[in-house]
Amino acid sequence: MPGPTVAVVCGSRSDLSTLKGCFDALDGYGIAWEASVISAHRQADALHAYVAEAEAAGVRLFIGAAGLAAHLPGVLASLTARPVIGIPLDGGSLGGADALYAVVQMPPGVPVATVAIGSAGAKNAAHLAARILALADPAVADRVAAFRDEQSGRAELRIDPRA
Ligand code: RP5
Repeated sequence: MPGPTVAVVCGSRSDLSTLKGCFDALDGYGIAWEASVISAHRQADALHAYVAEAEAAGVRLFIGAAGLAAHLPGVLASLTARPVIGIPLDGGSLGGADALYAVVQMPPGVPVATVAIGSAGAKNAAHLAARILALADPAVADRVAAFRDEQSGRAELRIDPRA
């Protein structure tokens, strides 16, 4: 059986519930994924080892999710040349603004594609991953097109708010 295409890494088990929309959307696209809890701050050596293992197993794209001083996506980007999508999580007393700044403000040369804070960002991380993988995978490209068609079909045109 082929290994996962996408590796989702979060900093704590407490992050997993926010990531459900990410996992569901990846499943919807038929993208094989695996998830790990590895803190960039508490388990730096394990994170380094995991990225090397994941690359060797064929992972093509990493999604990193963390709250507070959210260095995990940036550390992932320092360890791999593959695309990294960062999800800032909103667990802290600053409502995720702390994580957003940490994830989005990467120095030049170490890119992290940063999505929205929290569960909306978790879903968009999966949609963005699908669009990136679709460039080289026609089956995923078909599912991206189908999702966009289905989403645009949900638009309500010319509604009467008084009705
Ligand atoms: C971050 O600190 C984690 O990603 C999590 O969002 C936050 C709190 O972690 P725990 O104290 O719940 O382990 O590293």
